Amino acid sequence: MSSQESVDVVVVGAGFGGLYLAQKLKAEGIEFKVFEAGDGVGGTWYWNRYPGARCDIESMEYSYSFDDELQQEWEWSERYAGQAEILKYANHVADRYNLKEHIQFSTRVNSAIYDESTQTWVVTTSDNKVTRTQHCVMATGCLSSTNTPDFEGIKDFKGDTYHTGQWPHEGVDFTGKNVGIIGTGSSAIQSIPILAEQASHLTVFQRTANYSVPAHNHTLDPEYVTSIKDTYNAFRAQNRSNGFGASFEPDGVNAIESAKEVLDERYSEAWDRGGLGFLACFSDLMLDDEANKSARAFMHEKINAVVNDPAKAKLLSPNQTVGCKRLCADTGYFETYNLDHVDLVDVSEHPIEKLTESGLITDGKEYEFDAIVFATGFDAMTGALLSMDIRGKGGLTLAEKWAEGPKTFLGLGTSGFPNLFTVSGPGSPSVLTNMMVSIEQHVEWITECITYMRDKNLGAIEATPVAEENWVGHVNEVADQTLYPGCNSWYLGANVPGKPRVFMPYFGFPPYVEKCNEVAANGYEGFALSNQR
Ligand code: NA7
Repeated sequence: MSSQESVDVVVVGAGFGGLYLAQKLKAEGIEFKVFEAGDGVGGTWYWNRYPGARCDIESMEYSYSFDDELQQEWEWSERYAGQAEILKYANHVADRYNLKEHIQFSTRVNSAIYDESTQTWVVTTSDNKVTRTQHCVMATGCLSSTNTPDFEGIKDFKGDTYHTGQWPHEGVDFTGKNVGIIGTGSSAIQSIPILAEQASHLTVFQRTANYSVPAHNHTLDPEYVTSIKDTYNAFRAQNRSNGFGASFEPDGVNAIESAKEVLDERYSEAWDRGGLGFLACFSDLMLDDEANKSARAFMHEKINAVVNDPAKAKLLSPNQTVGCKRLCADTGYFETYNLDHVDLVDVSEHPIEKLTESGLITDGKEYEFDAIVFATGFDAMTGALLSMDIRGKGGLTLAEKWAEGPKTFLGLGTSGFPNLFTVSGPGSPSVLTNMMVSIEQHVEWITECITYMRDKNLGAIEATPVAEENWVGHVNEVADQTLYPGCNSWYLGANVPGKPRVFMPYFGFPPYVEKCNEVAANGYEGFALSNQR
């Protein structure tokens, strides 16, 4: 080890969480350093450059609200911003607040080891340097650790392979290529229509069909933009008061109490409006299976109306609860299956057996490809954290602590790991909300906590085991009142073989914020605070 630097706070990740932390810490005059594995800012939007990558939350909402000048000056061009525009925005923010000078790019954090005697973390990075810090904030993202199934023969395939979450920066031209894509989650649903435009032949391998609502993406009308900007702060406050931290919110009408005409009218309206607001059609949609069944029936009708081949339409019609795997928003997804050169292969009964030199085998049949795209998702919420060697008090690793699933208090801290914070960690609303809203709330809470500790000369803050146990129980209790835990989703870790099956996000943004505020107002109740040694 050649040198050792000391700062008050190390931030891991320069996505939207890390960037806002940098802005806040800088404004507070706290000494900090950000480590980022990529060679640029943007996190999710830096890595996920696959064709068609687009946010499923509207751009006027999926942006920072902390500075009115920033939100007034930035111009979004589309209802749902594409990856390139969001990345441009992340760079704009980083440049506007001169944050890049605090970020060390192309540097991974390999380990973070807590030194109890000095109440500091010893952070070792991929450049073989050591940084000592009082606080370590993991802004490592919920969907940043890619999941590529361990297919037999994966190295034998002679063609090109790509993962949607690690897409080449220079882009890929599939023109004239025979392409296979594995997966039908959000990334696949967004990329398949574009891959089909380029490829001479596209074969989609589907394990579980997914629900998708048309995005009806369009160029933003300047009058609409002005109307939002005129009352932007009230608009943001409204989003924050809604369960998903976004502009859509159920209005108290239940599907189970509604006549068929009302169901049809509301679902049709939501379908025509497009996007994830579909989940707010009825208040009981994610709470009552009977209610959800009506949404399922509506979606099936829509798929049948679009997909010409009845066999394909049947395969594309999901069986599970609408919304319990994240709902997708698409542009021409189901329509793509009407193209003659697009095939759909069901691998639910006969998993992909192996990859070969020229393609892959399922159900005893070999499919040959020039390129295979893995749209196989992420080791969500815990993957990035557990990929680092994080050791807390007594040398306990985070992987050991979370062997049966993540345990946190408020998704902000975990007992045994003092002064370690997670931005939108497991146990917080995170992926069940507009991430920007959740990120801002977490960053503000964490920065206030660090400032409080500085002002009171405190050495360490640590979630108590009791508060943590109660919180984990509460997260599960709330989830069990909903339909979310009912299918094999990445919310549960069910997509990664061997991962403990635990529902990770907290359902309901406003009550969560209330709890966080109460904890802070009561002198960080549920956390143990220690004086400096
Ligand atoms: P997802 O939503 O996790 O989708 C991954 C897809 O890959 C899904 O259809 C999986 O099927 C499929 N998959 C994973 N492993 C396999 C194997 N071994 N064989 C066949 N198919 C497999 O990830 P995305 O990147 O699309 O989206 C993640 C989030 O990003 C999304 O929810 C938005 O929030 C943005 P499965 O459903 O597990 O049967």
